[in-house]
Amino acid sequence: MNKNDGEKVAASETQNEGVSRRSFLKTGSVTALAAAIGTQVPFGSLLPDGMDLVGLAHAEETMAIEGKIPEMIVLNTKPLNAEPPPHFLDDDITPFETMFVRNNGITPVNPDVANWTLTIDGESVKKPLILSLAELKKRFKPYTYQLQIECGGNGRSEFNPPAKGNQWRVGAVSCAEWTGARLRDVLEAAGLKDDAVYIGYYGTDTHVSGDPEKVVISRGVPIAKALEDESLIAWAMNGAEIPLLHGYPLRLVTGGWPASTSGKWLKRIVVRNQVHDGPKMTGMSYRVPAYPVAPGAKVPEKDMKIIESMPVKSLVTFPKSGTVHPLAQPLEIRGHAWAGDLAVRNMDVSIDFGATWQPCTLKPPKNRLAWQNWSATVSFPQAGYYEIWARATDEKGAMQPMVVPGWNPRGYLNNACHRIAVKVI
Ligand SMILES: Nc1nc2c(c(=O)[nH]1)N[C@H]1C(S)=C(S)[C@@H](COP(=O)(O)O)O[C@H]1N2
Ligand SMILES: [Mo]
Repeated sequence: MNKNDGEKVAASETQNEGVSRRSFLKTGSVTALAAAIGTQVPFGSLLPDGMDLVGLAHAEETMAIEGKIPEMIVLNTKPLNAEPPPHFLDDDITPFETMFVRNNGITPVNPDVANWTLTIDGESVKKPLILSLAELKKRFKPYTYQLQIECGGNGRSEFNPPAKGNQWRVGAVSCAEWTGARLRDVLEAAGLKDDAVYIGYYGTDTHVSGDPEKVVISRGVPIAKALEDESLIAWAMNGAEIPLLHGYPLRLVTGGWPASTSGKWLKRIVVRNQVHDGPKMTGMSYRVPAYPVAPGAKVPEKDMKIIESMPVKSLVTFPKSGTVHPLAQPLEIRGHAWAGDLAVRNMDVSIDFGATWQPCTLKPPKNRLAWQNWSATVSFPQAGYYEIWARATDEKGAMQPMVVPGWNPRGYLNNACHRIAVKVI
């Protein structure tokens, strides 16, 4: 889909403090910013060449989505794609109200829960299984995990040249608490043949074309990921029924991997003797080049590899970007950090455009594949415009880059440091 395709909604380019983010991106100049906001940029000389400032104001297209915060940034309405601004992701456990929505098709209407069945079949299943919701809940032990799921395209809007697809900022990530059966227990009940290598999911959402036969998306994970303790067939989110937008009544949740592997409105799981080849598993979808490519390069499909565990990343969820803060007081900042299948080892922040870094307090995750909370206190040497840059390091030493990493045709895996602006007075 083209960047400009899809129905655009209420474009309210509101401008705060007389300066929009876009105008900074154009000028990108420290002096222009200083003049526009009437303040100095104390560490301005340290801003790396070619890098734009974040700026103090943010103009976004918002739209009311029933039950969600009014500030949801809507990237597309058909299919619905929306994300919260990062300061709304401050909760330890992401509630429905602020959870991003990423639909590839049309949300099912009134799922027939009374007659809902989950089928486990495919060429590498010994004995195909059909379970009602009641049977699933009765037969299998429930487990609850807090699981971070991030859209593979989160951060896409920063790629240059632009990549096709929803122009996600930083908010296409969530970490809710999911309850359900272990996928492993259900797969074992059906029996896996020795040649099983992959699973694939099917849901009940319908294609935007209106063609009832057309499968919207059917992705999956290798058997090893499917058999992990935390891979769930979930029937509850945050202690209640899963909200319709997020997969009611049943959803696969595979934390740490592109959220596209966490199938919503789950009806069927196939066990495959080959890498699953459903819609959006093949071609360029959810794949990146197997080697670094120049921005804008054409990459042959055969050189694209499937994204598995997501890279290390973090968010500043407090304060809100654009905050005005008194010089006399230290500023408390906090957020979350995550690293796909791995844990986050360190979290650091910088107030001088990355010249120096200060370590943060980093908490352990609630369980494997949950995000980790971090906090820090920063003091400013004088009044002016600052940016807080936040950088996580995973347990293997991989660190978030300060600039947008490896351009790729579909704009996946941008894990550049999150940056917020603070005006100190
Ligand atoms: N059936 C179905 N499952 C799906 C999708 C979809 O379009 N249909 N989108 C996937 C993608 S790309 C993402 S990022 C996540 C988004 O989950 P959320 O909308 O609950 O935040 O769901 C995944 N599961
Ligand atoms: Mo996604």
